[in-house]
Amino acid sequence: MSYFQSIGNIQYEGKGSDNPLAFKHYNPSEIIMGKTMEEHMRFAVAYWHTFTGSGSDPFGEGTSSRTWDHSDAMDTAKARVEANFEFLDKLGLPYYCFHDRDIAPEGATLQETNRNLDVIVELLEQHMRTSGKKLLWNTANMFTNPRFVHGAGTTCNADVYAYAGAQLKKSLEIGKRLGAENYVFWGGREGYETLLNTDMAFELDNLARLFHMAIAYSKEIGFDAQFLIEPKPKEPSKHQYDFDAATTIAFLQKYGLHNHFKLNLEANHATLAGHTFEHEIRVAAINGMLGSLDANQGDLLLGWDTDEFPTDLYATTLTMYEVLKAGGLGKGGVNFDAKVRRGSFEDEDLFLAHIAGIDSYAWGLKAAAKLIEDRVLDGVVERRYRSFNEGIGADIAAGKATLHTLEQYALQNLPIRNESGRQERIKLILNEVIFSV
Ligand code: XLS
Ligand code: NI
Ligand code: NI
Repeated sequence: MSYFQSIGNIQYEGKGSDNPLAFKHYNPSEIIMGKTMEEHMRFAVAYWHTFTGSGSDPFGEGTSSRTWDHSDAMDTAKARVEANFEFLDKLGLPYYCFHDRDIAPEGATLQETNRNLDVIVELLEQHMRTSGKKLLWNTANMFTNPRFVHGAGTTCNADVYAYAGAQLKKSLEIGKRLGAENYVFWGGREGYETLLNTDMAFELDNLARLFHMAIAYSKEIGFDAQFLIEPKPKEPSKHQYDFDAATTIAFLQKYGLHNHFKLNLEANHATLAGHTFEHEIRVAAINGMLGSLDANQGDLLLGWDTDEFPTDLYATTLTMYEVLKAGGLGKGGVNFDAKVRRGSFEDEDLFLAHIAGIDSYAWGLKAAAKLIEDRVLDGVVERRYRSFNEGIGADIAAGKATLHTLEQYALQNLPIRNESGRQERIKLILNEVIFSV
């Protein structure tokens, strides 16, 4: 059974092509700075947006009726598996990602829910074996069901905490069985609505306890995926504890979890936190915490997680610049945590949207590599800090200076001269590089 019958394999046709169902920039086997484009990016399709989402919003029902929808929830779940592998195959992408609740419906009891999962995981496993497609990461959805109204790992209800633990245990087993390369924790309800009824310290202690249990259980079953926390400042809760990269790193360090986790950073979450995506990547990278990316973009005029496909070339260039400078994504990848707009309801839009995101990232990768190879920014940064290469600057950088030696130097060193940062010039050069590749 084919779900995308009218669409063939998406090929690289290069910049001159006017075929909307072809890549103009993403040439998987093209070598950039010693690695193929495919190896740099390790693209993944997000199951929830592409196969489970319907285009509903708080004001209206779903607009996209998919060929894999059936009246029976398990029939739909099985059909989605087929659609997923056909989609990955036609786009030529290596990875996918899912939440437990994306792939199989909840049953009346935890036992029944787990049985539903077993049926679908078996199917996924078969398809992965024959297609060679891989799981970049899986995760547990502990935010949709009403039981998580007050949180999962940070709930005020011990029964819900126990349920979350059971759900997490099952998810780790699924990750192990499908060979997930990473395992993600995104705490949609791990935060608060008002401090007036919240014991913040206790909730954070409990959350850390759940993470320690996850580490212990993964060790027990030999699941060696990289654990990732995905920061997000708000939405659905008013304040989320994993606010941004810096906050999450401090949390991991406080609870002795930093050697077991890295970060899964998302562009739209960065802007919700008042940061650029490249800021979040830099913060993670300098702390050895860069794990994986959720690629999308927000609308800066809107204060919520619109999860648009990434098409902003400045953002994709600076994202890939940070990734290249950090030495790559390692076990991570670029997952399209992005959904087609409500008005883009045809199945073909799923392809067009992914092509837009993939080509924008490929373009960004090429521009970023050029910035590095031509030493455009490195030269600027080296010159900017050159006063630390000798004399008092070298003493400071070597940790040899004291307030006595600084005073001694400052007293006889007048006047102080600063130099221009030249940022307008640098931004114009960035324009030129982006549009030259
Ligand atoms: C929601 C998050 C979510 C995570 C996985 O905003 O981005 O989709 O990526 O739970
Ligand atoms: Ni995400
Ligand atoms: Ni998100």
